[in-house]
Amino acid sequence: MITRKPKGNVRRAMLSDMIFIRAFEDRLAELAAQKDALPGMQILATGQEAVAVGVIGSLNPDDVIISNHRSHGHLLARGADPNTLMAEIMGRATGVNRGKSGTLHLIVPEVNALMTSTVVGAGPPMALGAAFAQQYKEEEAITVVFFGDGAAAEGSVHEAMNLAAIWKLPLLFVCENNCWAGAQSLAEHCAIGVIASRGSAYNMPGELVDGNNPDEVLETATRLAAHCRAGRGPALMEAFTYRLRGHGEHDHQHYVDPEELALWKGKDPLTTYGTKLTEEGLVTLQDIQSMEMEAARRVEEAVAFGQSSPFPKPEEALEHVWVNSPRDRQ
Ligand SMILES: Cc1ncc(C[n+]2csc(CCOP(=O)(O)OP(=O)(O)O)c2C)c(N)n1
Ligand SMILES: [Mg+2]
Repeated sequence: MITRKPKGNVRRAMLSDMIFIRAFEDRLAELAAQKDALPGMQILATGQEAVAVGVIGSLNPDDVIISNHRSHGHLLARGADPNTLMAEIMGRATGVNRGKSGTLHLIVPEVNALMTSTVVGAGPPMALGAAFAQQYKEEEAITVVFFGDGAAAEGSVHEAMNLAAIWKLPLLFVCENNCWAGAQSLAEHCAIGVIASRGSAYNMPGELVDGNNPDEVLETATRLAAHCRAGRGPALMEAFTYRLRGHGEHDHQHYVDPEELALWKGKDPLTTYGTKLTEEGLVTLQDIQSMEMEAARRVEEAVAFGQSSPFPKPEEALEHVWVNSPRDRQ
């Protein structure tokens, strides 16, 4: 329940960020459909943008984020440079990880994005380590880890929740429940209806939010982040949303009920939030058009940057892989 509405400029910024994330990922979808334009799988978070902007909006610059395979929105909302992110997704040497990570294992130190991983359930134990370091060094910062409804069933996630609660770590678990884990529906892979209710099993707050409503995500994430920051231990937030595209761009959703998909397309957070802010007089239709035009321009700049960048040289393959490796010291 929203108790306090965020300020107008914050809400306009969330809308603008959602529009930008969607434009960035729509362009990736186009490129993925072209032969040889992008290497590897493309996994997009279309429809889930409100979770990214709401959670990231609750954080301070020092906070650490860890994400999974569906990470572009989290990283862009956090302020990752679209040019070097796009170049990385294209596998280019100018990419944020010099073309060695690709889209699925990104690290963006400039914005404290410690890692993203496509190993389902890998993020929470890593986040545990980051939060332990923050507590040990008596920092004010917290760690936020994004994971899916499918990942919520992994043993590693339960172990991380248990230890985080025992040690009272400053760790916010964000379960982005998009109703699918690959081609398995929520009902097929999850024994309970509300994943947030697992918080009580680990003696931490567990709250369910409408993941298509950025205001609600921001308000709850801010409150739970404050709980973590105050030394009261971890918290769990479940953001209920929907994956509007296939698991990856190779997946044409043949197993999805068209009526269910149409229902959720009607709840597309970009449209609903744009309409809401327009009705409240915070933005005009022209403002939204300008945001869309600026997003398209910025995305094309990123694509041009990536496409004009070289691929890494084969002889550089082992550089920047290990810290202090004997090879680097030579
Ligand atoms: C340990 C592990 N098991 C299985 C996979 C294959 N896999 C990749 S994504 C995915 C579904 C994950 O679902 P969820 O956690 O809900 O995230 P979503 O894809 O819906 O964002 C699976 C099973 C994997 N990458 N790693
Ligand atoms: Mg899922």
